[in-house]
Amino acid sequence: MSEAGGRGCGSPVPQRARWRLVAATAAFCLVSATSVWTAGAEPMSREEKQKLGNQVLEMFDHAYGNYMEHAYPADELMPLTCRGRVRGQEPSRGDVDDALGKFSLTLIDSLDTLVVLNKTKEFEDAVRKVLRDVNLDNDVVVSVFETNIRVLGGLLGGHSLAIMLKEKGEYMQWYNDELLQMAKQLGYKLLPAFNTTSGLPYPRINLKFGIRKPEARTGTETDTCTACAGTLILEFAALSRFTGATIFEEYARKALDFLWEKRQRSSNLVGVTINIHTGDWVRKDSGVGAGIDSYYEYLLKAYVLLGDDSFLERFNTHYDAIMRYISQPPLLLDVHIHKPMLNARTWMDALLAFFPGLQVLKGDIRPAIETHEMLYQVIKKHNFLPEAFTTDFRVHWAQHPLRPEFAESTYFLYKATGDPYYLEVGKTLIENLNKYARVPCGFAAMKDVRTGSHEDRMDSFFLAEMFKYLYLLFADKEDIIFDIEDYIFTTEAHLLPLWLSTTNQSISKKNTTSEYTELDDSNFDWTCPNTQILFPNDPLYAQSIREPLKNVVDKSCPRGIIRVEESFRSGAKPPLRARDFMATNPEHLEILKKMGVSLIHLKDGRVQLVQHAIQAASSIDAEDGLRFMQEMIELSSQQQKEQQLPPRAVQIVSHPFFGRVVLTAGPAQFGLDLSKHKETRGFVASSKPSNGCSELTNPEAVMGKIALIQRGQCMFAEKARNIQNAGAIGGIVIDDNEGSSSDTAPLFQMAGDGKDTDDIKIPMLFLFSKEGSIILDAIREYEEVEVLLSDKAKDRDPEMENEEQPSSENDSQNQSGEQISSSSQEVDLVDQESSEENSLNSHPESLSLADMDNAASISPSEQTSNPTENHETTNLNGECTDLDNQLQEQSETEEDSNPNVSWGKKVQPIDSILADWNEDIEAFEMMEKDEL
Ligand code: DMJ
Repeated sequence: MSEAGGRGCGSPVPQRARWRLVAATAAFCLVSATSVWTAGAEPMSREEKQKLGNQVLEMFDHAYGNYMEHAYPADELMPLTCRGRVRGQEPSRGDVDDALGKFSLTLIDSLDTLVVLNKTKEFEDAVRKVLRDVNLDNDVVVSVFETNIRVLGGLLGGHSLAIMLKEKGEYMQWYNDELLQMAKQLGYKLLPAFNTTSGLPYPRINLKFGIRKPEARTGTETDTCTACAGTLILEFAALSRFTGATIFEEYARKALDFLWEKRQRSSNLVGVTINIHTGDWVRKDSGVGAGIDSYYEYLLKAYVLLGDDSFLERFNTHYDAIMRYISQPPLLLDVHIHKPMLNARTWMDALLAFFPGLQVLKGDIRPAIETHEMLYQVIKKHNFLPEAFTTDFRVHWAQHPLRPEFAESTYFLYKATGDPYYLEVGKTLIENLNKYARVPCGFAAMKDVRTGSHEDRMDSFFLAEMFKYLYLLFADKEDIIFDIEDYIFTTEAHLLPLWLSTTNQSISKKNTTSEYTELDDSNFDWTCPNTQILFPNDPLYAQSIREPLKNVVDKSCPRGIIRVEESFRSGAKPPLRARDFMATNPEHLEILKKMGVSLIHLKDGRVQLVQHAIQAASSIDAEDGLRFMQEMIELSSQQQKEQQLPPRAVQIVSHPFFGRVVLTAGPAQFGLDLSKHKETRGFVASSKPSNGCSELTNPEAVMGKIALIQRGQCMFAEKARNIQNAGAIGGIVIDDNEGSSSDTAPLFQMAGDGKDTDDIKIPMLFLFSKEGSIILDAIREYEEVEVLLSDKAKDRDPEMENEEQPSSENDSQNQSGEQISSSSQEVDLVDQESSEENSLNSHPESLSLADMDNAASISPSEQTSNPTENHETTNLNGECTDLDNQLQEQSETEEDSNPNVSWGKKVQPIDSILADWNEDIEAFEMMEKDEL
């Protein structure tokens, strides 16, 4: 049994008494994974764990070293251009930039990670740098939430470990609470934000001028997110208890009290956004991800750190509501606070990946295992967790800023179960980071997980959290120089000592609005996880929960999930779901009528749905009708998205790029479909005329190559035909609007010319001007530039780097071996002026809101079809098959059997990758600078 268990959790006392003990000593209740299962996933040897731990250390050095070398004292590293991100000197990214206060954010956020990773010497240096260089009095408007969790939390975590080291007697002997003094200075700077009648803080503050002064440039906001107002108590209470200045804990408690008072009383849920003056909910949707996440986390952790029962009571009340309405295992879906049976979305965001970790702390392991398993399958499909994904696991928002939440949950699940499966999960995370996110100057956020393209961004939380959790996952107790179980992790993974619970306690009850009531025993059920209690003699417990979910993503069957969930909730016949609706089914029409929904046949053949709640048979039917209409609207927008083609990738594969430069490209509605076929690879050549609008005058130059054509003057399809006639094996159209970039403009697909485009056989992709100029510059510099056109960036194959470059002259076949036949078909120019593109967002609406009275219309083609039919079919056994997956499997099989496609099949040691990279790092950096 671990020490924490020995302190209370593992002792054979009734649960309530056990919690009392925990509350009194505030011992962190997680147990260590000291035992390793002997069944299920193969146990991992100590050597393998050490190897992976060392790999994490090497990766941290790569990220931190590059930040210190190329970015410090800037807030963050820009890993593609290898420089610091200084606010005001880069184009604004909106709210994301509010984390940057010109206070060397990444250094402060990394402080306690250095100690966890056993880099004590570096920690000592880093603390000296913070004390010497960091200024907290800058004229910058920052986010109160981000500054609290990253900077105040970073300083307090640094202070906590500095005093621990000092006490040990070797390092930090000179330290005299200087980090704490800085934390206090920062705490006072944040306090003016709380000057509202509600006690909820303003979302932003000027570090130098506060809120009110005219120079502050802030203070006019009326709303804040629930997490923004509810994620202060750990840092503020720690600051109060470390310093004796009670005001911080008081302010944070007051904000929490106000949120609690404002919870929706019948559902016990909170909304995403609240008015800081009136306390009205501005956004009434409710989930456990973005906007709310750490509010729940801090209620439970405040109980653990401060031992105050009222926080546990609040957490448990919310948790019951979450499990009742939001949790639809393995999914966690947002609902409306007033109508919690009504889903507010059909997609989930990546931030909710922290929730299984919190459920471990709560002691509710089963749903934690289920959700984590679902998330892992999404990761296996896309290499990373996309910022948002749908209930049938398609990408909703494709970026991934190297978020740590999933690693966090993996660590906590391993601690709770000891199941080596979670070590394998961690190993995959490490591999994916090195394979897809690592660049010569650090780790770059993914701009699009589908294409593998990067963003010039490495957020500070990557160092604060990701490496900490990954290192701890593989570390044994003796690998860490202090006892991690004496600390609690803040939401940014900063460490606060549990002994704070017994220090300066007098402030804890001052000025709070909620009344203390004696809690009944149910509040203490399962809140102290203990593997001995949770899984008595059952080493296969976690595996047995995962097993039924093994293929939940690959064989996604969302309707099945909803049916189970529905019947689970009511035991009655489930209401009609929009996705099941068929306008020709008399039974469905009857149900519509009961729900107050009428069908109107429009003159143009479309059908409109209108709901009048008053015409419903009962209030429950009216509610079902409302939900049905909302689902219809969601389905409509989903359908529109489904009709859109996902972005494609242009990857430069020749020396010195070797696949590292991946450009996000727009697809074409004609020509070779790269998602169904193997990629096309070839050298590039500029066409003459450059716009490709007439027969090419340089066919010998483009023959067997990928032709570069400038946008404009004629239809995309015409350009494609002209270069195909000249013998090109593919085409890249480059935007003629100078400065355009996929970073700032929405991608679109190139439309045909309104005629049959079956004659166009070659693949065509579109690049905005910035991305296109990278290729043009590369030609100027290296003459021979080879690219790969595909639906997704391919892994770099080291052998390609040594391979002799094939002669471009002879390469008249595309990668799939298909001979491209030239076509001599002539095509008329069609309406040059009438925009040659078809914006991804401009599909004709097949279902749209018709009036303010909850109306929607569906086109005739959809009247008899299931809207999800394009993506799934149900066989007679009720099993679901996902056509997308079938296609993917098919293309994977093709890749397997294709000797030309060898990328991604080999594992290369990191050292050798680094050595290779160093060779051409200069050229690469130069090109990457141009990209941005
Ligand atoms: C971190 O800054 C914190 O974990 C925060 O609570 C939300 N998520 C980011 C990282 O994704």
